[in-house]
Amino acid sequence: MSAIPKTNRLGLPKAEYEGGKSTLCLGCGHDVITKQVINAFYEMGVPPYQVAKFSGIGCSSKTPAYFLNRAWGFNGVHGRMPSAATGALVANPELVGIGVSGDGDTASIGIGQFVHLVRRNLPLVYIVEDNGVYGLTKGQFSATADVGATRKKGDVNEFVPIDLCSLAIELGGTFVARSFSGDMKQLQTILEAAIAHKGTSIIDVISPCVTFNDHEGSTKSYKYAKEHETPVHDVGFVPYFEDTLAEIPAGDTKDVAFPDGSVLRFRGVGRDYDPTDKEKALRSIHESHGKQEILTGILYLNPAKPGFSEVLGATGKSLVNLPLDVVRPSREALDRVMESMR
Ligand SMILES: Cc1ncc(C[n+]2csc(CCOP(=O)(O)OP(=O)(O)O)c2C)c(N)n1
Ligand code: SF4
Repeated sequence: MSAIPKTNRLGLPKAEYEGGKSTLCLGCGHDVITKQVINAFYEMGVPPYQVAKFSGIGCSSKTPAYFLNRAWGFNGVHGRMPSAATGALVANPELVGIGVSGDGDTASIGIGQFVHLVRRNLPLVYIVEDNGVYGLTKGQFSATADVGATRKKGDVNEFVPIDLCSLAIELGGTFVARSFSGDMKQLQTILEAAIAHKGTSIIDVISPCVTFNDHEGSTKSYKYAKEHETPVHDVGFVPYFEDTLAEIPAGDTKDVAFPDGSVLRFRGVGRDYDPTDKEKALRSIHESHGKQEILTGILYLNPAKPGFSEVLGATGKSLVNLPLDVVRPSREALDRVMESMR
């Protein structure tokens, strides 16, 4: 008799959260992130058919095909994932949105879309799989490559990098995190909290490209990230449907509650870091560059700020399920508009 598979709170086995077989290079950081996305959605018990996946172009943007087969999906034009996600999630705010992008897709061609998405606080888990290069087009430097980093053939990057986390905090981002694909436990916790967050969650994940950017001289290699990763805290997450925070017992900790009752608990690890203090977060990230540290953890958090649909005064319901008399203006309302323009 075969063993009954373990299931989550919806009674679904992990297999229901998996996707197609990856075609990425063996050892690519992006595949490790895919695994944690599967784990996070499984643990959070999100119905796969309630999820909408979005991406642009790049090796990273291929990854939504490798998780949540039963979810909806839209693979957009290079750098334009936020537009597709905005349209879909405003039309149907009952969906749980996840976007996967690369540092090229986001920080180069898609930077204009990225900044407006963050300003609007659209509820979307936005993962940047950050390897410092354009992997799909054979390893040119991206806009997150550090000054002095070298490519495989030796040429040196001279351009100042864009720090997507600092930028997101400056723009009013409400959930800004950095992680490393090699730090699987931290990444899964951040992803679970991001799924619960009702605004844009920016998660910049250092995700080494083993084919074009994993050599000596790269600052996005496995070796460099392992040696320079500096977690700012231990982080534990209790979703609203659980009532104990086993991982990090209360004590010298800071709790931040989400509107749905979920709680994030932070324990400092040798530095004074408050993820709700915007100025301090920006200063810490800035200082970390000089010290060659890769700060990881939830760098800034403000769960109270209203999401995009709330600001628009939308119903919070999907347009397709609203009755016609709600979505269609009455003749009197249209007459009033016409009259006001005479
Ligand atoms: C409009 C447009 N310009 C350029 C390209 C070529 N192109 C494809 S993927 C890519 C960069 C991908 O890099 P990144 O987003 O960092 O993803 P990675 O492959 O490293 O995961 C580029 C420039 C394209 N597909 N479309
Ligand atoms: S080229 Fe780089 S980013 Fe693309 S799949 Fe291979 S290792 Fe990953």
